[in-house]
Amino acid sequence: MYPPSPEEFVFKLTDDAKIEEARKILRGEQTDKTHVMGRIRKQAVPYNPGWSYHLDPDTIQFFEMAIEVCDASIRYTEEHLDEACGAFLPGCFWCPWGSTLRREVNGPTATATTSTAPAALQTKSLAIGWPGLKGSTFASGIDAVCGVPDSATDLYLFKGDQYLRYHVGNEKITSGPKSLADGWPGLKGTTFTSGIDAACGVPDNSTDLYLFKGDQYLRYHVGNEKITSGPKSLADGWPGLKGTTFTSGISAACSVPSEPTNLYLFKGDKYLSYRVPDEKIVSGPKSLAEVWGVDGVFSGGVDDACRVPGNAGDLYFFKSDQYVRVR
Ligand SMILES: [Ca+2]
Repeated sequence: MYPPSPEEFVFKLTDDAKIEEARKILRGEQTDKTHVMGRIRKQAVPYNPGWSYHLDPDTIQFFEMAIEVCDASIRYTEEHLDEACGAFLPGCFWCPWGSTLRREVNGPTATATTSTAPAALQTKSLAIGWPGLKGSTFASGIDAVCGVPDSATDLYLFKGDQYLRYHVGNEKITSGPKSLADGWPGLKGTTFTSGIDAACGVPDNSTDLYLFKGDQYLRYHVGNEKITSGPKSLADGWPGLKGTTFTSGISAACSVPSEPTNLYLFKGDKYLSYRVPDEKIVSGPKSLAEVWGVDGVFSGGVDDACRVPGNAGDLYFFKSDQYVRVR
């Protein structure tokens, strides 16, 4: 960024290693090479609104020091675009010294943005990002997802009256698809066997899950295959939700990274953070798109969300046949 005019410039990364490097910079793990450079193309692109040029994704690099002749602010470059690639910015090479990575931007076109420029979240299809689901109906979308209690690698995915267990590192289904009625015998006699809306772990507990369906929820002990509480109405069991539309049902739920007592609950394009022991909303309802910068199919809401197995801070969002990883 070039104070006092902190302009934002969005660039696109297509190379996995570069995307990872950008994420390291955003996480503060890479502190030397943090500026963005590359060759400019004198052409506007939809992912970089407001500017009539963009960075060629294949030429983008992160740098610590560069020669002065390629340094220019975003706006100066815009205003002198006619002269660029000649005496000004020879070879179209642009290395804004003041650039800092701001955030990852999600988009159907993978992007990165910076305040002079940074990095984008990549929305991918389940069929590509979750190859183990190939050939199953789960690749076209899921209803709910949650971590398998006491597992650092596996997730439960739910769709209709079916579920499966997936090993994220190995990209393999480790069990199922099976019917909920068969695999979750404790649910027998409840409407939950026909499908659920959302699932998440119970805070500070390594065996139980919350399952949500319509305006009802229950708590299930996975090892014992028993309902430990419910089904009850959300209005009764989650008194902090009173007065919100969330009591009529939620679309997604997941635990909050770094806040072990809290859950994120999602409904439509809004979400909130709920502190379970206190039974109160600690933040929200807020717009999903505003906080996480998701767009496209995700801006209207998510089908479900879960923590990324083995990762302290990241979440997966699922929506129809797409997913995205956010922080
Ligand atoms: Ca859902």
